[in-house]
Amino acid sequence: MTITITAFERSPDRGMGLARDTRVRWALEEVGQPYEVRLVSFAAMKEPAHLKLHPFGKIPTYEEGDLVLFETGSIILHIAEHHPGLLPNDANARARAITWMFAALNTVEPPILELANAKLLESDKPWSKERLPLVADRVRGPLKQLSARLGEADWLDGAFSAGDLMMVHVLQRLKPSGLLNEFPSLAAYVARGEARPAYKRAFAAQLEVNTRKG
Ligand code: GTB
Repeated sequence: MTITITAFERSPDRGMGLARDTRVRWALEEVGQPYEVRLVSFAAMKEPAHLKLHPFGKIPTYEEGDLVLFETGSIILHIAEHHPGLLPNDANARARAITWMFAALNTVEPPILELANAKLLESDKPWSKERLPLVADRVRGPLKQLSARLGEADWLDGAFSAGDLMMVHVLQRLKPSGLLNEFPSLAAYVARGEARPAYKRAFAAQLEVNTRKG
């Protein structure tokens, strides 16, 4: 059955790979599943046709036959559960890998998004200069703990898993801030993720969309 995802017609990052379709593309590349992409504009995302797929009017979405999914956590878990390559066979190891997916989305990503929004949407406010360091410190806390847990390991729990895929993509969002470089082992962890052939294919595919003429 054909898999179709949605992505920005023009990503605000112009193809740096930070928009969330990249993590879904990466998961599909890791498990060797071909997919099609339907590009949507910001306006189309808020139209009824897209809201039927995504009640919050965002990308990405995932369609496969009758199944329609939104939320990258759910989409990547679905991909990982239906195709070998992203979750271990051992039941406990599998549960731990899924736990890392949740940790990426529920613990690490929220303060990173808060920092991105503070920079993007609040920099003109009189209190922005005072608030920014506080927001950045709320990112540093979980990063310090994540770095301690990763230690010298290549991946968070044994072999590369959907947990690492999600964590690496979440951490990438920090790159423009320079904050990731305060944690060299996490910067190296992200670089290991980006060196995977599946990531490179996913990145190239979204870049192609964003550098297309016209
Ligand atoms: N929790 C949802 C998920 O994980 O699927 C979040 C989905 C989401 O926020 N999608 C964003 C979107 O559709 C795109 S990825 N936004 C449009 C809207 O809300 O109108 C967020 C994103 C956007 C831009 C950059 N960037 O330019 O660096 C990075 C990430």
